[in-house]
Amino acid sequence: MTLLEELKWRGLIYDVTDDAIGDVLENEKVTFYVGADPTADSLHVGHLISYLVSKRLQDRGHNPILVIGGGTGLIGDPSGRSSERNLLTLEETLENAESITKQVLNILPEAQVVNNYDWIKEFDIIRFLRDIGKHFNITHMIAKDSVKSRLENGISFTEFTYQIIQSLDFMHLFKEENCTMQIGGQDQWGNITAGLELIRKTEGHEAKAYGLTWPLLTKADGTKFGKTAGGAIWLDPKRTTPYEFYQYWINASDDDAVSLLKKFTFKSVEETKQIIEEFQAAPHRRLAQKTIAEELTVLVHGQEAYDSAVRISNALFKGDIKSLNVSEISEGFKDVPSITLEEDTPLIDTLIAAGLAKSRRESREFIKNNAISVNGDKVKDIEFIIKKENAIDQTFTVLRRGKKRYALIKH
Ligand code: 545
Repeated sequence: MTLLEELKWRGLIYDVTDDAIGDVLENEKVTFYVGADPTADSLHVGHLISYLVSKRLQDRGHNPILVIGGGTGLIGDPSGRSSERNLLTLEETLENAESITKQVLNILPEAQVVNNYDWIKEFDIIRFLRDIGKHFNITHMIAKDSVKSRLENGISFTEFTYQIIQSLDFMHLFKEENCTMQIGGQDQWGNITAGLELIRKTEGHEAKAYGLTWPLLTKADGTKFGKTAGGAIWLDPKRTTPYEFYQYWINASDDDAVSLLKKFTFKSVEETKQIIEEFQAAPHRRLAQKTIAEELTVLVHGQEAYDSAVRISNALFKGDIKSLNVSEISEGFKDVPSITLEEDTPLIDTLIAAGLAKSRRESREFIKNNAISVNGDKVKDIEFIIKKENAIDQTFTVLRRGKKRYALIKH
């Protein structure tokens, strides 16, 4: 299988600008680039594809340049958006650029990372309009999806100009780094082809450059990829803990699992086919989801964070709370109702305070019926007292009612 065939098999090709790309990727060592605008201080899982596709090309000997759009981020890409963006300040943009640079280097430690603010900020307006602007035909610019879809409701000159700035990047990297290919999501097609045209016009027809896009990620049930009720799944562990990140993939639906496995993991085609076969024979074992969750959690957060996420999951499932340390407890119980106790308190009252029982009578019923456990141990004693000295590391007590209802007590 050639690299392009493999990318197609994985569902990672939406379009290519040239039929020669298959051969070029087979026979040449290509310097390529992908860009991301620092519109936030963290990437989320939707942006991972850029770096996973880059890694696939890198693993086959090609050379990635990761562009962080400190300059373009100040302008705002209209692609795929139905309304004008709010401008970020220079300070915000460059701060975001710094944290995103760290994230992409964590995924692709060997890649060259550049910030396009470094060359865009040098442009003066006369040179821009004379040397660059002359190559852009307004009729073509208006015909791009990103602009066409916005004409009726209005688009600022600023966002309208975005495709020229991204084209400038491609031309710059073509000239300075011999970068001959730009890759991106399907929404980037217009910007990528605008760049190719600028390269042809400024460098001549012999100049060979290429573009490749992948399809936007969708889910079988039509809901948005990379989002849960709680919001986006971020790569920043302070926003989305490694445990939540791991859970997101573990909880992928069976209908999405095969497509995600092909796109998001680095098992060989052969191995992937085998996993798919085993998964389809016994979907309830969730082999596909587990494979994705393991690879991605290790890639983004490291082996230790992955081990810890698995430990938390198992402990929550089995109620085996004592196997967790304090930081694992706060991670695993982040979204569970919690209260703080200032002094030793009878279990009966604590259950009410924590929302696990409505009255002392109900508390007693639950305890008598064997439904209550404290730090993983069943409690049958109605007089039981919750004490700081018995808490895990003197910090947390975990209450459980039945199989699923948890509450966290902080001391
Ligand atoms: C800038 C300068 C270039 C080349 C590309 C760019 C960025 C590009 C763009 N890309 C998107 C993006 O999202 C915000 C990231 C959050 C921190 O806007 N003009 O930056 C997305 N991109 C990944 C995929 C995409 C695209 O990062 O290409 O299609 C999403 O899947 O929307 O010279």
